[in-house]
Amino acid sequence: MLRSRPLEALPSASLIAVMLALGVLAHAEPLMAQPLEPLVTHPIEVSDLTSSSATLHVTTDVDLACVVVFGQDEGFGYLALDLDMGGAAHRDHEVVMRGLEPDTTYVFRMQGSAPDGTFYASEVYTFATPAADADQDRGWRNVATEAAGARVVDVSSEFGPAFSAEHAIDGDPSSEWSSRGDGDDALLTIELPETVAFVGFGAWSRTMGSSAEIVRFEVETDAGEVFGPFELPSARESFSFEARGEARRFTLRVVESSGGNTGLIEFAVFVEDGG
Ligand SMILES: [Ca+2]
Repeated sequence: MLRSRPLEALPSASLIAVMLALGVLAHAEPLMAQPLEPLVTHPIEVSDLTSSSATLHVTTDVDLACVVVFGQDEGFGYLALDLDMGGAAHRDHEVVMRGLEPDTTYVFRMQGSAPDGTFYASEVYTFATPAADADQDRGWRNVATEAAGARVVDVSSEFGPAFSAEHAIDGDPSSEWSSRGDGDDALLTIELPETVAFVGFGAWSRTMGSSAEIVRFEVETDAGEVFGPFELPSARESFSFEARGEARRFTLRVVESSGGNTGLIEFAVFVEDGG
């Protein structure tokens, strides 16, 4: 059986060499979180709340690269990034926590790093989501998902692999398709495994706060019909719209947006449940 030689038995010069090699001396100071609250120019509170999402808008008086950890208890388990895609430190922070359960209490902590290496963390705060909207339960089923065999056959552009078009049909509210600056020219075409009798469409726009948000869109099918324009009141959740026909391919086109890296968190094609 191998035994390592205890460090205390080493001559002191050797011990220092070992510690240097391990970086122990260089990082002798433990990383302590500084309180975030003194840097914040507004109270840390949820400004926009739906049954499935919550938005934090916080301004700090030093530059910070921020994340929010959240969950149903202080084990957290989920992480939301600042909407600024570059990830650089800045002062105006907007973070959307998505994929929440309706009528549920959540806790969150905002934390971030300043360019000088200082790590800041807030206290743990609480909010509760409202009950689900009645119109979320129309008895419709989304067939425009990868799990149901849907695939992307055309896209105007992708910001990068982390923002590929497949993210709009993966059923995951924490993943997004982002175009690379397509603004009102963004489009996405998906194809289902077979022609379906559809009853509606759903769309959940991405946003970067002041840009990247789809305000109106239309859907053209391979049957040559164009539906819409449909209006998206916000990017806080998915909105669904009644539209009936038969088709296999669906192209969502942006009609109006706030410009920039427009894209979708989710696109949906609904059929009657059981249909
Ligand atoms: Ca997604």
